[in-house]
Amino acid sequence: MSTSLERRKVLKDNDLACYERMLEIRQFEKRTNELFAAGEIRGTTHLCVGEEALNLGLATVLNPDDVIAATYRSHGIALAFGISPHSAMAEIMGKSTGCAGGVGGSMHMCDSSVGVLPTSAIIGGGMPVAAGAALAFQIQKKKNVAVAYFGDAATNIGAFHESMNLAAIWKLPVIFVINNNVYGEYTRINLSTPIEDLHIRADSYAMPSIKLDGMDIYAVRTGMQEAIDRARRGDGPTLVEAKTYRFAGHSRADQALYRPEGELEMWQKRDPILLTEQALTKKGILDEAKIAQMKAAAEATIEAAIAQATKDPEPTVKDMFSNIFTSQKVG
Ligand SMILES: Cc1ncc(C[n+]2csc(CCOP(=O)(O)OP(=O)(O)O)c2C)c(N)n1
Ligand SMILES: [Mg+2]
Repeated sequence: MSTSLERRKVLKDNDLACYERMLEIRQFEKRTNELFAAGEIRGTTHLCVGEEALNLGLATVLNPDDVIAATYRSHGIALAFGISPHSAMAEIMGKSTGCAGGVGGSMHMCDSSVGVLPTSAIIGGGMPVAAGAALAFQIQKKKNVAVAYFGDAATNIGAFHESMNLAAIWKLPVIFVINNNVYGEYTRINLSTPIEDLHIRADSYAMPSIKLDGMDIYAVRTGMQEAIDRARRGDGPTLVEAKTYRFAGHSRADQALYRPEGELEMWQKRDPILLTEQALTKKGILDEAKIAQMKAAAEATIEAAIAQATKDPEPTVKDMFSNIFTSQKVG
């Protein structure tokens, strides 16, 4: 079985492997949703369907020793960055073989071997964490970069502005990536935020910004590379806005009935998997038979992961108290 690091490295300069990973993410999310609906998984979950190109774009331009602080909508980030479908599914199912030992669940994917910092369910919670990681890289004179990955609604949170301000003034090697998927919970962006182009908020912090098409893996890579180069040169942070669309509802209980008619269908024409298929077909790397074969293989991979995770043991009560640290004497 491959390690997370091997699963990450296989993506480098390998568009077919990236396409394969996107299929895995899509199928993983489909089955996760079904397992929740069937009551086979407890709690809730937030699907990233439609955001696969952004996930893979980030995973392929960052190095495994760079870090990312992501959100509760990060199954795709986890898989793209190298966490195996089995490890991610076991985590969601609360099994001890999960990437966080089964005590984190859907919203807390992490794996330090590939730079996935513990993901946070607190909106904006990852931004100061990423800025802090970038400060550590700066102090240690390392060339690594940190990414804060968050949603459009998170740009209205205080932590966004505080992190952006500090990162700008200290020229931290951090990249703030907004996954602008048009919705924050059940609210369309125009009802919560007075601007649609969120990257212009960088102007207030004299920070460069980039707006890119988050449905297109090549556009993600180009924009991110520019930001990464700037950070590694010591020229400070960038605010990147990736335009995507949340194909599913906010969480598993949400049918997204508040969406304007035709909006989903319009975005589905630019489904990141479809765009990648078209690009790779044009390059002669894919054809219909190969696409069908790869989709079947992705289904089999995810089924095997579910079967294994289902059989795996749950953590013990004692496991709940491991990995807890304190720097002070308590009491
Ligand atoms: C500090 C804080 N406030 C409110 C919430 C409740 N909440 C959960 S998801 C969400 C919307 C986030 O939307 P966005 O940042 O666009 O991310 P997306 O879900 O679209 O990926 C809110 C307000 C929270 N988890 N944390
Ligand atoms: Mg959003």
